[in-house]
Formats: sequence, C-alpha cells, structure tokens
Amino acid sequence: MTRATSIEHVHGRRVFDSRGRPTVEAEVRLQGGAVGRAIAPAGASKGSAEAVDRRDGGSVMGGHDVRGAVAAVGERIAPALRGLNGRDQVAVDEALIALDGTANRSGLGANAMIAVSMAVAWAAAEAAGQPLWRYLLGDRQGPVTLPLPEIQIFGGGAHAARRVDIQDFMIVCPGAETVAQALDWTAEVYRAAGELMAESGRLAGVADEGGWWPVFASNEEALETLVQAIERAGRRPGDEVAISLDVAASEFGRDGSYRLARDGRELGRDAMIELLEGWLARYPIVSIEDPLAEDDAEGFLRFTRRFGHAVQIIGDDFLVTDAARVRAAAQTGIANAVLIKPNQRGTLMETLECWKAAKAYGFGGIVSARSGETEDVTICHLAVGWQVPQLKVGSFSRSERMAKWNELLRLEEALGDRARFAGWAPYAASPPSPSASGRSA
Ligand code: 2PG
Ligand code: MG
Repeated sequence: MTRATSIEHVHGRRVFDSRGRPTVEAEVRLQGGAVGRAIAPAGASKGSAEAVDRRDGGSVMGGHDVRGAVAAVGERIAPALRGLNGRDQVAVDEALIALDGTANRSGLGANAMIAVSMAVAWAAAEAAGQPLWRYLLGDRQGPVTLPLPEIQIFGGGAHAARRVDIQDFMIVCPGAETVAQALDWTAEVYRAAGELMAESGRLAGVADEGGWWPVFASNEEALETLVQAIERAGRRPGDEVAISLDVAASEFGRDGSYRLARDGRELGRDAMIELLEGWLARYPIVSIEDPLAEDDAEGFLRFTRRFGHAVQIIGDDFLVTDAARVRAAAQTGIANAVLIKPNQRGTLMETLECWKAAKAYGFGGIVSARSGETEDVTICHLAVGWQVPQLKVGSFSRSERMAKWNELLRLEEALGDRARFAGWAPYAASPPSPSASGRSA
C-alpha cells in the first residue's frame, strides 16, 4: 500500500434522516488527504434477523437517538481502523466485524458500521481520482448496465400507519430504453395517480417514502387505481409499465396466518397464496417482494413452486441480505431474487458477498434504500459498480428519494455510449406481456 491510502482518521457525526430522526454520518480521511463520507439509513419494516441499529433508548427523541453509535465511531472504530489500507475494503470490514464482536452487530451498531464501511469506499475512490461506481467496477471494459428503477406510487403498510396492508405499490418500466425514459414515464404515472386521488377526494399527502397516502377501501382498490394511473399516463400496463409489489407480509403474518386489517380478513397460508394468485391473474404484476412472512418458509416454497417461473419473487425480511440465507433458499427452491440493503448486514463486504451468492444461483438482485433515508447516494453507485440490475428507492417525490434518481441520471450521462439499460432482465421470470395484464385495451 502506498501511505496515501492509509486511514488517518474516522469521524462520527450526528445528522438527521427523512423521518427527522437522528442517524450516523461517518467521515473517513486518508493520509493522502482523500475524504469519504456516508450516512446510515434506517428501516421501519425490518426483518427480525437483520443487523441491528444502535439506538440510545429512553425518552429523548422517542428512544431513537444515536449518540452511542456516533460515539462508537470516534472512540472505538477510529483507533481500530487507523493505519489500515482504505483500498482494502475486506480488511476494513473484517476489522469492524471483529471489533463489534456480536452476531447481530449490536456491539458497535450496524448504523455506525455501515456508515464507516461506505465512507471508506468513498475515500478510496476519491484517492483513486474516480467516482465510486467507476472505482467499484475496477478495470472492467465495455458496456455497463444501469439498473431498472423500481418506484413506489402508493405507500402502505408500516410506512402509512397500516392504512392498507400492502406496503409498496410500485411500478417498473420494462418498455423503457434508458433510465431517463423510465424516470419520465414514472413521473407521468406518479402525477396521474395524484390526479386520480384528487379527483376522487382522496388526496391526503404522501407516505414515508413519498408515495401517495393510500386512502383506499381495500388493497384491490389501490391496485385498480395504479392500473388506471398507468393508462392515464398514456402507457400500456404490462409490457411498457408493470406493477411490482412489496407485500411485506412479515408485518401482518405469523405462524402461517395472515391478518389483512384493511380487508377485514384472517387468511391461512394457502388462502393468502390464493389471494395473491388472484391479483397476479388480474393485474400486470411482474414482481412480488415478501409475499409471505419471514417465518413462513413453507408458504414461500409453495408460492415459488407455483409462480417462480413467471414472476420475480424477492426475499427481503426473509433473506436479510445474508449470503448464507440466499444459498439455503436457492437450494430449497425458495424465491428467485434478493433485496440488497447494506445496513441489513452492516458492512459492504458482506453485502457484496450476498450479491455474489445470489448471482451464483441465478437469483435476481435489487439494491434497495430504506424507508428512513437521507441525501446519501451510495446505493446508486453500488448498483452500477456491482452491476446489480435493479434499484429500489421509494417514490418519486421528497428529496431523499429524488437525490438517488437524479444521481442515476448523472451516472447514465457519465457512461455515455457505454451505458446499457437493464430493462427487464429475464432472471427466472419471463418478460412481461400485455396479455399478462388482463386489462390492457
Ligand atoms: C422494504 C423497505 C423499503 P424498510 O421493506 O423493502 O421499502 O422498507 O426500510 O422500512 O424496511
Ligand atoms: Mg421490503
């Protein structure tokens, strides 16, 4: 190593996220002067096996304060990383894991760890005189894939006071040819959805991730309105713009039983699968995340056997960005894609391991933001630098979301002729067709 990339100092800073809650920012300085900075995001609907944030508890800030985690950055992490090579992400992350000393990252806190891990990567890229995405790509030549955006139109579940059961009513634009075009189409669908809500007297602001607040009498009504919004925006539901759901079923399912509060029903595992089957038949849905609860491997297996050939089935709470869980799921035949959230693990090294495991088994991958976000755009660079074909950031409003979409536009522009839009990569799933919608005129 040249001395220039040796870690000189790590500073922790208390900043705020999009819910107005404190979070951890880390700033890493290398000896040659390069500086990297990153902020930890925070989830609301969390998998029980994900790495845990360190929160202070007590009554201040509703118990969400992070003074302990911020102090851990300066007092424990900084001395431990001093002198390590900032270019050696594995050595840095291994040092963080050893220092933490717990299985769930509660020692230092996954919020402290991921902020530092990402800040080290930014500093190393800066030292190399490159943007992070290019630094992560390494000496790769030729075309570079830009991820398909997965964008929320209506919020729900834990992000909207459980106004409807389903958490994310999202769209993807398989028919678009570039990120810029996909974002244009999304902007039109988002606007059309807002108009539909206003016209029917249901416009009531936005949920945690910027999607319209879900004033609906049922989950189906949200799906119907989403299809109407796609049509009103002048796009064909299905092949041009398709629906992607995050059911986030761990939030209302336990022991194979699902309580749909909005629909006033308690469903067993098979009935829950039948409900989703009905939606798959009636609406142009190409992707479903956490269709069953994290404790319902049997349900996940049955669902994947029935629909895994036709639909992308993503494990989020179920797989928690864990390479070992992805391998086990793939070997059992559960799910066919994994949501990739760096703070679910706590280090970039382990997050990349998860994506490598997913690729080895032919799983799709979606780099994802959390419901509590900031202006930090690291995930855009990870999606491009690691060549992950999809990116989920929440909706198309609020600057903590738009910061990411705008960054993706910059990356597409920077790549120029080398840019290739991922579109709907054919993982396990077949490409969406207009007939899949059952609604397209
Ligand atoms: C999810 C995410 C993002 P949270 O469940 O996929 O929508 O939510 O960050 O609250 O876990
Ligand atoms: Mg999820």
